[in-house]
Amino acid sequence: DLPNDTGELDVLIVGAGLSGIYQLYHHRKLGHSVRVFEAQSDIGGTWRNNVYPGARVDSEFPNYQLSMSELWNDWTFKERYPGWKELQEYFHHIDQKWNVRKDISFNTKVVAASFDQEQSRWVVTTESRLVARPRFLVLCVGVCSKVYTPQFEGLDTFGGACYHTARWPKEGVELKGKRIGVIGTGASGVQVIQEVGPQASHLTVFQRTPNMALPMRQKQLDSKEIENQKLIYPTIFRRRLQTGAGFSFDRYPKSFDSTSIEERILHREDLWALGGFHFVVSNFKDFNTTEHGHRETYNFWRDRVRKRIHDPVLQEKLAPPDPIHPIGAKRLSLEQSYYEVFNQKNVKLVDLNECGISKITSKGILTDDGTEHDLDVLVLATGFDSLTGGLADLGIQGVDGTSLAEKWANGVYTTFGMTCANYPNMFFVYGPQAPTAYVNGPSLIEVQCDWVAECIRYMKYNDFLAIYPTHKAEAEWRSTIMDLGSSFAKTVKSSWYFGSNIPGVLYY
Ligand code: NA7
Repeated sequence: DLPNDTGELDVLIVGAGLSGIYQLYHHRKLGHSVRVFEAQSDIGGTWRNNVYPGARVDSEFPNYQLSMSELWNDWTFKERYPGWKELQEYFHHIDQKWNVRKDISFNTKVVAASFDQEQSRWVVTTESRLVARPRFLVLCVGVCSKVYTPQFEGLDTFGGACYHTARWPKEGVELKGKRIGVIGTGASGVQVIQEVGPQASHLTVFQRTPNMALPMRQKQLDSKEIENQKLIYPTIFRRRLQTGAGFSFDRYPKSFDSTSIEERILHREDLWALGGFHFVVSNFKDFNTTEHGHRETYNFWRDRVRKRIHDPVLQEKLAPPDPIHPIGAKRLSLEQSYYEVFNQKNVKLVDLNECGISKITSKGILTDDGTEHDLDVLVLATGFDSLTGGLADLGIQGVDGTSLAEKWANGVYTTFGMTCANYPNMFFVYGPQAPTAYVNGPSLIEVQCDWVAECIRYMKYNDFLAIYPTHKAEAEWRSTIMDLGSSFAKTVKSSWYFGSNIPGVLYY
């Protein structure tokens, strides 16, 4: 599996999703000896794991792809927001072009790594006892590689089928006519609920926090139109590197306060009609930093959504009178028919704030009011120990003997969200303290992977042995992040991007 008996490599990449594959592309071009270790059995990362009904990307076409023309000149997506099957096909297309599989060891899970200071090499061990000795270690495990399952009492006693959305069986699950329960109404929950609602004999949704889901306005793409649009792809892909969120569209240049009520109304209508993340990304530049800007935006969303829900009680629960948290503190999600599903007679919403989950029984879910909700299939759409979880799980030790989990136990310290003091020659992409919030994945991946590859090229070219940030640099980066966050003080406290979804985790 490794190019030589010593396991020595220039670069070891962990993870064969989009970032790992793009990092591999760079090192091959630079002539480095490089290998990818992937814990799963195929390429695709998040799109290999998240194959639950309705799973699709929330970045609108053509933003969610790599920018090299050799990849897009004979490839066209079929939907404005492609689903997991099409995204898997896209990965196979990349493999056909670049033959990436030959440099990837599948079913190869990294369980430990430490830095040999004498040799200036990482010693990386896998579950199957393979040992690699790369000079540089690049972690491309993604933002959502560690699944989060809350410790519900009795979960293992459930007699029906139970799946976490990110561990959905590849062969699918028969859902037609079944009594289905979904816990969680984040991005995954919204997608799965709107997909299974029409198939289930009965659907019970267990909601803790209502989702501020935005209309996706999905559509099929016209392949002829796309071919014409390809003329400006280079411009689109350059543009997405110049915008705040890595999309080809950006913030409205005016501030909320400097705009007339008429302009505000008309601009919001335009964004709403465009659909997707336009409503947030292209909103007034200060819409979520001023109290009244935030409020006006929320009220607009609330009133639009309520019109789609028949039952006044459900209107209150799905689109409450007041915002529960600042817009964007949790990962925003897109929906197609989410709110209509709750008008179906066979769909019930359980508000966990009024009546919590007491335990899981062999028959279903027992709530605090003594009701047993009978289920055939239980779907856990409960998310991930995101950002730091997947990195901390790799068993990597710094030169002072502390693990990443220990290092970050009382707050995250990195530089640029890509490197750490005491971890020489180690880089990570799509990690904490990087611009991971609301960002279009491939844009961030290209920016970070380009930087990492250039840094490694420079190190090798100059025969430098090791690169790592100082503790002072980490403290400065942390304070930069905190200062940026201070204008969103409430956001930071309730933010998914700062670990608020995992009990006891403190990232900020
Ligand atoms: P999220 O956005 O973390 O959503 C998880 C959901 O599960 C959310 O509604 C949580 O409610 C809910 N949850 C978590 N724990 C519990 C317990 N103990 N009881 C009831 N409900 C619970 O994960 P997703 O997979 O939906 O989205 C991940 C996406 O974000 C992914 O696509 C990436 O692009 C980024 P809460 O809101 O915490 O009250």
